[in-house]
Amino acid sequence: MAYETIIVETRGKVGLVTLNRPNALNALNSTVLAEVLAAMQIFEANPRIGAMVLTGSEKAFAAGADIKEMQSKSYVDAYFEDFFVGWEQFARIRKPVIAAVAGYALGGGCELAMMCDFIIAADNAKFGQPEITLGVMPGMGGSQRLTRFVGKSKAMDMCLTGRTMDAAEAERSGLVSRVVPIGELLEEALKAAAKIAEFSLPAVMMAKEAVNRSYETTLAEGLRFERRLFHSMFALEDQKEGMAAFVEKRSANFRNQ
Ligand code: CO8
Repeated sequence: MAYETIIVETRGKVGLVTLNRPNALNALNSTVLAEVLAAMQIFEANPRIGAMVLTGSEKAFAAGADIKEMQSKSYVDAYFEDFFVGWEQFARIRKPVIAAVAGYALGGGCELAMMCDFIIAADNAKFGQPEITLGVMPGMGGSQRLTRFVGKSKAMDMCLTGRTMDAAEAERSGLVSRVVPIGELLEEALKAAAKIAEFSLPAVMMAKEAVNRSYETTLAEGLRFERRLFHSMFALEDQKEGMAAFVEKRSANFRNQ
């Protein structure tokens, strides 16, 4: 499939999507949305792919939703189109997706990184929700997801002043899982994705589902949900294989069954 705004590759069992609008610092327009979704859905349906990485350039993961595309929309346009609702489908991808973020992750770019399962940041990464400077507010989950990641105080600070957070502060605050030198970013993200892709895919997907559920339910319900999924894993051949491999002191050969 030919893409205009992204580059799509596979590296072993890992699907790699690179945002590629260098002249607009990877600003997210409707084409980017359609193409990222299409590429991710193809990886989702491909049984040989176990995890995905989403990245941008060294200068920008994505500098936000495309301001030039949004600028002249009326309320009615935005409402009837349900503008950018499609990114919610991205957030519902069931296989793991790692965001490898270098440079700017602003506005919709920060929100897109937060829709991934975890963020590995380069030391030059800058996260922010600068929508307030444009006379609007976050619209792709920033006010909700950022608050869950970093707490009310920092989320308010970022959403109300529009200030950015550097990689060190993002790691300290729990927004990103690791920070690496920029030259090692892609390699580190691909290595993490390849590691995940070695494991039993149903177990990985259920673990992702369980962690995500913790954001949407009470502790008691979440624990029950986790326990049901855990019990169901005893129906997997991969559980038998994984535990037998441990006991027999050999490496496991998971078959995703
Ligand atoms: N949209 C469109 N074009 C952009 C964007 C953007 N978000 N960001 C950068 N560009 C373009 C610039 O216009 C410029 O294009 P040109 O060369 O044609 O003038 C090119 O990219 C390079 O940018 P700069 O010259 O500005 O590069 P600098 O290195 O000087 O500055 C910055 C980099 C600081 C990142 C700067 O570009 C900037 O401030 N960008 C805008 C950041 C921003 O405000 N992002 C939030 C956008 S709003 C948003 O994301 C809302 C999401 C929710 C929508 C949900 C709908 C339901």
